[in-house]
Amino acid sequence: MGFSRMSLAALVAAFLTTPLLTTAVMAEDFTVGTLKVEHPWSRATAKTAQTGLVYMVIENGGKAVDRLLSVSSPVAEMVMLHTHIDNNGVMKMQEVMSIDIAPGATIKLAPNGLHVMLMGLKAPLMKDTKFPLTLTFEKAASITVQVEVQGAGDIEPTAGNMGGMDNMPEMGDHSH
Ligand SMILES: [Cu+2]
Repeated sequence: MGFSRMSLAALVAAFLTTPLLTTAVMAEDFTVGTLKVEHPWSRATAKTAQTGLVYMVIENGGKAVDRLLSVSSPVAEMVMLHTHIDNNGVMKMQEVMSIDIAPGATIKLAPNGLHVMLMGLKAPLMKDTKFPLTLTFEKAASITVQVEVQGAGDIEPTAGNMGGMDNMPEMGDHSH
């Protein structure tokens, strides 16, 4: 008989379920001064990929505008702030020098919009791992957050998602 279909399926299910639950438990928000950085996340990259993307939500609970000036991480040679612009129907990335966060504002870094661009990745980003990312603001101090690496095809953070089979790894290097 050997390996039955059933036992293989059970094995695969166990393998897929465990990291999802771990991720849900460890989903983190980070606070610096009046700013809150919510579930920073990234996507797994192909072995040969040179670039990676990081998304997050930044909330300013204070009374003054603050500004995200720069980002750095030990996983990449260079880190930039990017946005997407619609150039006659073609989405193109463009560097932004800083991101203003007005009092009471919620800034979303998300696919097809603002994002942190990791350039010159030193190693592929592996699903269900974390890596540090340091955000430097004009007024608030710098803060180092832990970025959760999700599946390559994910389009939103899975923080708080209690499971499901919706983040199976996908092949290929997603463009953005
Ligand atoms: Cu970019």
